Amino acid sequence: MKSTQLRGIVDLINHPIKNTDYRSNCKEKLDKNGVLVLDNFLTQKAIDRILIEADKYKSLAYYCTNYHNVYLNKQDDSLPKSHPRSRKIISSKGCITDDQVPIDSPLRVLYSSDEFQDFLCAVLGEMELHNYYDSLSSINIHYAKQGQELGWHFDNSSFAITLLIQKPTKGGQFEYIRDFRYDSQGNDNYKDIEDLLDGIIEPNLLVMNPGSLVLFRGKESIHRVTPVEGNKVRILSVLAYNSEPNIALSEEARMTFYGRLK
Ligand SMILES: O=C(O)CCC(=O)C(=O)O
Ligand SMILES: [Fe+2]
Repeated sequence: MKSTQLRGIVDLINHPIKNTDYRSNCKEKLDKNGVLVLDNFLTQKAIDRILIEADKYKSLAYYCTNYHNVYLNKQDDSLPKSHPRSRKIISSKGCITDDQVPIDSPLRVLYSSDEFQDFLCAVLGEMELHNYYDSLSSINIHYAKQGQELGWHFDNSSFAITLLIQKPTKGGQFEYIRDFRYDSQGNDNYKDIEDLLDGIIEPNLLVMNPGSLVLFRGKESIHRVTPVEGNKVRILSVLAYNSEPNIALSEEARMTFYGRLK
């Protein structure tokens, strides 16, 4: 894909994603902090267009509420109620899937762009990136309305790529603590996780704005999105890739998050 196609979608002046120095600078930041936020990555024109699309297709969104523990497993009720494996955490959101994102959406142009994928590979240290084999999981748009939140969790995937499209007036903030899954001995960090869930430990706030590209390593860094307050919906696009071709999201996950398999 030609870089001219990204012009108008990505601010290539401030984010010269082809540039070797720019790439290594981004990689350094991600390696050091476990997160990389590139503000104003999308142009205002692209944000406006994605917002129009997100608004047009919002009635198609599948809304779900899930109960899980921080490991995204079912709670283990045999353990004490305060234990991180038995603590019930709530997450709720609406989602539209890849097949519902218009064919000419700036999101799809970006997602499919060789230049963007090369940049991601360089920053993430991946050899190659592939779209999901199923028709739903590659590009998603998430909607979080008033009161909706993503509870504390560790991701199953080693990296996540998101673009914030609309920021709510209040709430819907991304909070995290880096390297929180294991203690210094490599054991599950149950005590600190319990303290975090009890509000004894303060998390960090990750500020993102419409147009921000966020690369996040969430497998070992606990994170959440606080409940949205007010009528302005939080809209976020998730760009999901695999390191290998022909991988589909599990049927169980598709049923949970999309309510269908295809
Ligand atoms: O909504 C976000 O900013 C993060 C989403 C997230 O953590 C996830 O989908 O696992
Ligand atoms: Fe996550």
